[in-house]
Parts: sequence; structure tokens; C-alpha cells
Amino acid sequence: MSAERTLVLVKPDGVSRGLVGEVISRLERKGLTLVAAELRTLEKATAETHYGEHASKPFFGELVEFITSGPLVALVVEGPRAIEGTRGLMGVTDPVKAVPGSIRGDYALEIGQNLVHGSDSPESAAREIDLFFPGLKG
Ligand code: RTP
Ligand code: MG
Repeated sequence: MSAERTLVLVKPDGVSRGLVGEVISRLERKGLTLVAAELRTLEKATAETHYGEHASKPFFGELVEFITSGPLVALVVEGPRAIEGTRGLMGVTDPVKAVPGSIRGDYALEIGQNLVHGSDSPESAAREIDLFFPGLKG
């Protein structure tokens, strides 16, 4: 199967807790290849665009505040079925329900501070990779 790319964020809680290496290590051990990486603090407008699908949700303000609260690590990883593979490694959104062995299942307790983001579809991945790494070459 041809390689697919996805955007992963190690959110500000992951950076402040020193879990960047752990997340990257799990992605690499799964067989995914790193093709871009950057430590940065998001502008509010970038965060609102990234999470635009949630603009009408009651938690949107908190979500944007949290994701802009400090540096995060943006990654693009590549591999066969990278989108689904990464979502599986992350575990479900609520970390208390995420299975042990997944990143959220092993390291998080609060839904608003669930350590990682991964694109949820090929369309989201294309949009998000372009938002974070415009002009990234194949
Ligand atoms: P993400 O986009 O960050 O990878 O997370 P996800 O796909 O697993 O979950 P999504 O539904 O896209 O929600 C985005 C982020 O919003 C926060 N959230 N809070 N308070 C709540 O009920 C609630 N629901 C979602 C989470 O931090 C989630 O990662
Ligand atoms: Mg999502």
C-alpha cells in the first residue's frame, strides 16, 4: 500500500511534561517515518483554523486557549495507513476511556489535556499539513 501522511501534534501538556520523546519514539517504533518536525507556539488564529470544525462547541474557547498556552511539537509522519495507525496509537479522545497501551491511555486523565492530536481523515490530514507546513514537498 502506498504511503500516507498525517499531522501529529504533541500538545503543550506533552511538551511541558517531557513526553515529546516518548510520543515520537512510539510513532517510530510503529514503523512511521518522520518527515517534518517543529517546536512552536500557535497564534490564536492558527489554532481556530486548525480546530475550526469545533467552532460551535461549548469547549471551543478552552480548546483554543489550551492549545495556544505554550509550545507544542508539530510533526508530519508517513507510512502505510498512517492516519488510522496514528489514531490507534493515540487512543480515544477521553483518556480515561483510552485503552492502556495507547498514548492517552497510558499518560493522560483529562479530556482537555490529552497530550496528542492526529488528523482524523485524508482530507483533514491534507488541510492540517498545509496549515502547519505550507509547501512541504513529497
Ligand atoms: P484531536 O483533534 O485533538 O486529535 O482530538 P480528537 O480528534 O480525539 O477529538 P475531537 O473530537 O477532534 O476534539 C478535539 C479536542 O477537543 C477537546 N475536547 N473536549 N470537553 C469536551 O467534551 C471535549 N471534547 C473534546 C479534546 O482535547 C480533543 O482532543
Ligand atoms: Mg480531532
